[in-house]
Amino acid sequence: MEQTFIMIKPDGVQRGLVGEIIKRFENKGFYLKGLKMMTVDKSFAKKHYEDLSAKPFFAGLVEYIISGPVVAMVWEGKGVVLTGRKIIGATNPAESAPGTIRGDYAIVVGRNVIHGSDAVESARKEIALWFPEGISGWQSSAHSWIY
Ligand code: FUP
Repeated sequence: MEQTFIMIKPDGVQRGLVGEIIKRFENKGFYLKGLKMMTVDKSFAKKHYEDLSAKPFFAGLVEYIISGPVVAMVWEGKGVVLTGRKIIGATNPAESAPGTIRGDYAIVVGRNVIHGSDAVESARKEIALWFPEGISGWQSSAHSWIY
């Protein structure tokens, strides 16, 4: 079953949006397979965002991610990578539709509350980076009702 990596960024934690964000993924019918709060250091943040290392906003992005605890999660379900991105909304909150997490709770791209993997392959890499200890293999008994 498809899995994605979702991270509530420091501003999402500071603003008390953890429950609201989890609720949106649960209400949709996705399954929570991994969850932990952690504060990452600079080298870990750089590794997570290594594809963006040449961007002018890279240093600021790394400072933002290390500025406080984040909530790292693995969610599972049919099409969860793409649908998760839809639930999150466009990268720039000025362009995220109302009803999406960023559309409802963020204003600027530099404080956009949440991260979600952009493809199945990057999800696999990100889950391995953030959950090297592995994740729970529990299966919901609702599987025959919620795909
Ligand atoms: P996303 O996959 O939606 O998180 O978007 P990207 O991977 O393109 O960008 C990762 C993060 O870089 C964004 F969440 C916020 C930050 N960013 C900026 O700060 N400025 C930009 O112009 C673009 C992205």
